[in-house]
Amino acid sequence: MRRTTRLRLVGALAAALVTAGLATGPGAQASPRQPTLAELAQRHGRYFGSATDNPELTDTAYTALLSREFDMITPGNGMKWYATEPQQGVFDWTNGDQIVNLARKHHQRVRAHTLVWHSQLPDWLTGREWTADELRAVLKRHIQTEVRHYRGKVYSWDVVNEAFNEDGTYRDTLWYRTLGPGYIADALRWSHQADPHAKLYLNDYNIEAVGPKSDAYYQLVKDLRARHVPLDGIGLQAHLALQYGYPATVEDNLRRFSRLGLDTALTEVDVRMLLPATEEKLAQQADWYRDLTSACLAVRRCVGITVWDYTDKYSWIPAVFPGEGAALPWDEQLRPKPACFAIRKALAGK
Ligand code: 9MR
Repeated sequence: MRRTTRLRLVGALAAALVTAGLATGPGAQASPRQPTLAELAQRHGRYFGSATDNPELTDTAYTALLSREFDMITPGNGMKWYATEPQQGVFDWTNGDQIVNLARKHHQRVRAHTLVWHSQLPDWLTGREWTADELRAVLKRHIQTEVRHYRGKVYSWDVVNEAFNEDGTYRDTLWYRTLGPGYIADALRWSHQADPHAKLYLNDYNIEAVGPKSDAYYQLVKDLRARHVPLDGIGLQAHLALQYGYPATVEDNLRRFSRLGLDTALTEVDVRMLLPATEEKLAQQADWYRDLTSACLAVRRCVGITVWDYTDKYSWIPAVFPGEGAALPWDEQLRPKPACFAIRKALAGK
């Protein structure tokens, strides 16, 4: 064989191996492709998750990345009350099941979200008055039916979502108004009965830093623990905004909950900004994602991080905060942003 032909063949073989994800050449044994966020997180015994929503699942480029990059999935809407019990006693698992099945197919776990919330409730529930006994029975049935349906299929439940006001007082919701603060312990007990292995969480926003709202959770957790109410973790949603500053005490805050014997997790992370996004803002956003990631890694019982969807294409922000957005680590074209590289670096310990 002539030398040039041989060289061409060797070159073609090397190119094929590179395309197949196998490195060639001296010293290039390992690291055939870039590790995923999930793989990097697993090296620390953590997960890296994303929320998703049913309408997005027809977008195949989107689902390919969702299935590859993450090892924990949260249904953004599919397990909420309006979706799962649209009429009293009539349960619909279509949307939740679709996401659980997709996750299982890709060996991903599921953070189930959410059983007791004041928002996205069906009209039959909000459109009339209930006595405490009636509402307690409605809540118990909803929780037990839904948790039983997903028993053994989900890693955790956000049992109660957003129970407190900013000043640390109880939020005035249908649940609190009608049942008093005891609805939280009841909801946790019913959930535990229905699936003793699911990790049970309370979850809220603006509790990243130490402050009146996170203090309220701290007190509540102490109280629930003292009464042996089943509770495994506290979810810090972490919907941050560049214009409001970084919650500098997040690591201390995670640590104090750990010391109470609880898991913690960053459950709905996004970092929004006033549009347009500039290079400078994207760099600051990357620093915040890096710092959140490092804070979780620094606290032993911070079990993982979930972004509230991974791409700006499907972020909830622009619809709710006009003029704001660009909050997620991948852009609208599914291209990784500086935030994505910053998370990767923090997880890789660089
Ligand atoms: O991502 C969810 C969005 O699609 C819904 O329109 C919205 C309705 O309130 O809820 C979003 O998810 C919320 C989550 O369930 C609880 N924390 C705040 C999230 C953003 O609103």
